[in-house]
Amino acid sequence: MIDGKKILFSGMQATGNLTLGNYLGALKNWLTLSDEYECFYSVVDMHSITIRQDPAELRKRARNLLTLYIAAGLDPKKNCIYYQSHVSGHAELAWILNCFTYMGELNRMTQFKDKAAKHADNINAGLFTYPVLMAADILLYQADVVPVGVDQMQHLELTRNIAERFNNIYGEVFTVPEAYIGKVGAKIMSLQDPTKKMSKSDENPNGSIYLMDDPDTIMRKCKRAVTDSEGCIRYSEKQPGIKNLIDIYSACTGKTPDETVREFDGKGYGELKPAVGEAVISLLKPLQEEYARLSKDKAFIDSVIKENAEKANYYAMKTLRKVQRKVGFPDRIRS
Ligand code: ATP
Ligand code: LTN
Repeated sequence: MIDGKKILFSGMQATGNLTLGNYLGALKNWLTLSDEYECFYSVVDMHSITIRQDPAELRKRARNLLTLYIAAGLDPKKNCIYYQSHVSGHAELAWILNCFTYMGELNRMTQFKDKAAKHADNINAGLFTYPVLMAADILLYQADVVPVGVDQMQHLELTRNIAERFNNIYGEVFTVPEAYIGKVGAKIMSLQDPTKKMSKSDENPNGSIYLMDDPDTIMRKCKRAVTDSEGCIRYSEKQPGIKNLIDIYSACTGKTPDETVREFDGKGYGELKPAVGEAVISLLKPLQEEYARLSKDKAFIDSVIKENAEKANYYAMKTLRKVQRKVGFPDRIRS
């Protein structure tokens, strides 16, 4: 608890351009939760280097992502928006937790298997222990709740197991966090292959809507979305393309999938697709405008970076010192 509020932690990697999937699956939920919780939203740049990055590009993307958090509506005075690499406690706690995590557990992580297959020339130890750094991110702030898309559920379970294991040995050190998965938009699929999740690292740019796509591009991508030959609008696993469009439309307009199906009752794909396009365009317009404005305000963004890193560091150190003492590291000598 901080000031009587429960604690929320979440983060995104500064790799690739954010997609509508990232927005609907994660960012949008962050906004609805941000009043109720004391929130930490990190740009997890340390996770990004598990895949080889161009340094200048990573720096630029990290700043763009941080700016985007604010443009999406997260107030940096109320929410702690910061770079993971500015708080050394993440790496320090990750090391300790590495010693409480089993190889067998990490071997089961499906994201590792996927990423290792994709980057077969660089299967580094960081990619393997990535979920431990993620556990450290969360446990460092004693987070009660972690809003993520369903693809991160396995990492959350591992985090809980590590926390419980540590607590069983040393007493109640860590809060055991709960995942928060939104009702709609938890898994947005690729527009070109609705059996795959929409991903910022997809080679086919037509499969993903990027948050910075202009209206024409968004409309074109929606109109070209892969569907089926059934010809009717139903919310069914048998029609994954249509189901995905219903999900996107519902998430953008705040309707339930049932309401959307009723709205398009008797109508064809030729009506649904442009309606989805319009809904996405109106959702993203204010975000894009605010992003353009904020990007020019260097002094403001710099002040957010500095002040929030200090705040994050304060809470991180409280947990880290406690953990270091529990595992038996010698106390620091104060003069
Ligand atoms: P990559 O495709 O490069 O692996 P990613 O698009 O999965 O990356 P992350 O930074 O790993 O992006 O994820 C940020 C957040 O967005 C996570 O909470 C994740 O669960 C969520 N998310 C990512 N893709 C989707 C999607 N298609 N639908 C819903 N949520 C998603
Ligand atoms: N692994 C996540 C990003 C991430 C994260 C976190 C999410 C890193 N640390 C802590 C929530 C909490 C991903 O790939 N989407």
